[in-house]
Amino acid sequence: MLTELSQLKEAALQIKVDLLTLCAQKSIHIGGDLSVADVMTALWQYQMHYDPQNPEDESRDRFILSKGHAAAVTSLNQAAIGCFRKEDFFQEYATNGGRFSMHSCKLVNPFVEVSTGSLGHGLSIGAGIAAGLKRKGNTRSRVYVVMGDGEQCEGSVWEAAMHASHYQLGNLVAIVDCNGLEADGTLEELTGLDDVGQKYRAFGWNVLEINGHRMEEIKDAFDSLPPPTAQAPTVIVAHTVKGNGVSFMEGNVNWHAGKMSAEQFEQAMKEIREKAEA
Ligand SMILES: Cc1ncc(C[n+]2csc(CCOP(=O)(O)OP(=O)(O)O)c2C)c(N)n1
Repeated sequence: MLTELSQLKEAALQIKVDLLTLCAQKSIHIGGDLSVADVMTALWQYQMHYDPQNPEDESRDRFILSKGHAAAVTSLNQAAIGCFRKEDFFQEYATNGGRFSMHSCKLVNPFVEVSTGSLGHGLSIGAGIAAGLKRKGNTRSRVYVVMGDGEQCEGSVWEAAMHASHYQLGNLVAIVDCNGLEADGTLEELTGLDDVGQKYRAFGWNVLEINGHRMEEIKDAFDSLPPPTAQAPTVIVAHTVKGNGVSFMEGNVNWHAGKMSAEQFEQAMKEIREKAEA
């Protein structure tokens, strides 16, 4: 586990470098991987209680990647904490019989709690798991669910939000990666989500709003989570930039997913390192 801010910032940079390296070889969901990379680094490498040697441990925190297309950033963080070798991830990504792909699959990868890819299901599943943990008397574990802001237009998200509040699932923590873009346009033009924090607040949730690229704020948000025995579920609304750190990807819907050319890779690597130093 990394505890220092400087270590976390360095780890986040390494994750971004690895994402870009993969994106020069294969098509990945680079836009939404980069927007959530800082939050995911802090979640996996600082916050979550998770033993890579024992992914079935009852006392573990549970993680559900509801925006299932951000599988690469998840797997790279899992590799960083020792779930499997990073070399194996690179070698097996999007190959026949490989454990890693554009979406996470539990059938082939034991470090995946729930297979995802079809948006809008993670919060309901997470609420169910959180309720089960409470019933079993588990007062230690939390359930973390990472969603996209575009994903919020799935009605099932709000059924789960209402349910989690009613059943006082304080052990449930949702994180919404608010990058303002979906796969083919802005949220403003497609769904009009508006103030997502206000909506969760209206559903009885504890709401934390952060800049999802400032490691200080991300760490503070995790540090200030109420205990799993609290009554209200918590949502961390992370304001982010899709394609963060790479000028030709930032806010560009064409980079929801894709593969870079050699020239693009060179530029992206230079920019991501410069941004980390700034
Ligand atoms: C139920 C469902 N509908 C459509 C899709 C296709 N799809 C994949 S990613 C995506 C955009 C999601 O936007 P957002 O949740 O904001 O993700 P991000 O921008 O963070 O990548 C869509 C529509 C899907 N995977 N599942």
